[in-house]
Amino acid sequence: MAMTEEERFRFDLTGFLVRPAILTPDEVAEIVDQADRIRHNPESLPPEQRAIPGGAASLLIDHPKVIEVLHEIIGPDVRLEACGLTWRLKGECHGELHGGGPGQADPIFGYRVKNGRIHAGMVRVVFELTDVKKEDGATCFIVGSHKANFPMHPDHMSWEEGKESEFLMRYECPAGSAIFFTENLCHAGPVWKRDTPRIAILHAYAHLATHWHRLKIPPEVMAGLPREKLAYFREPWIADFRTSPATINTMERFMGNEEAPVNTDHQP
Ligand SMILES: O=C(O)CCC(=O)C(=O)O
Ligand SMILES: [Fe+2]
Repeated sequence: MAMTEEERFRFDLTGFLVRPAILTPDEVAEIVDQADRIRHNPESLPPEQRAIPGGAASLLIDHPKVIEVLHEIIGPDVRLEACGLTWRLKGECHGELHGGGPGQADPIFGYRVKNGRIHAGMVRVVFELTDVKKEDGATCFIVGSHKANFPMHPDHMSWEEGKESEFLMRYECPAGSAIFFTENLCHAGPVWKRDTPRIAILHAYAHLATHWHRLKIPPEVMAGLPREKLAYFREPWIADFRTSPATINTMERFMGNEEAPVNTDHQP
């Protein structure tokens, strides 16, 4: 098992987990440089690096410190469904608290534990590329709400200072940290309070058999990714019974078969 017992306990209890500084300072600097160019000067980058997860950011697709956690909380077959860059200036926000409560019944987002194993639906991973302090205004969570059986109560739906729920939790972490949270955890992207921007990359991973987001990654960015990273974007199915025995959509099959298609969901 790759997660420590404490990490497993913490993720199950709260619905989120911080793995501090899994990236080296050089890796952070390279991805920040790419993010800065995407935001301010995309023409200075080759086309396949002008969006996440191309270029330096492709390191994050299959980072071992991330994948080992996903294998434990989603399962051995994981897909990457969505990726994006957050470059948030002071005063900007993503939005109100959302998610949590009985949505856990939905197999796409649901969270359950059976026979000593966590089965989370979609899991988001935030890669913070700057040092984050609790008061900065990064993603915040209503802990435990991923398992709540009753609808989120309005008294617990504010992230404003003085009005916030006693269950609202924020994190602090050094640059290069990964924050995992189940999509069924009530969370928000509140107002960013720091003078310097929040630079973060958000990924959404899911079980290989599920498909929520249609792919928004530009085809030229996909075309620039090596096969072992494209494997995380393979088509969302488990077994093909048109063959006998059934063909299983494993990572190995994808890698060993140049013809195996990625989820080319770009078409209308
Ligand atoms: O921007 C954030 O901190 C949270 C983003 C969020 O809620 C989401 O992507 O679902
Ligand atoms: Fe969200």
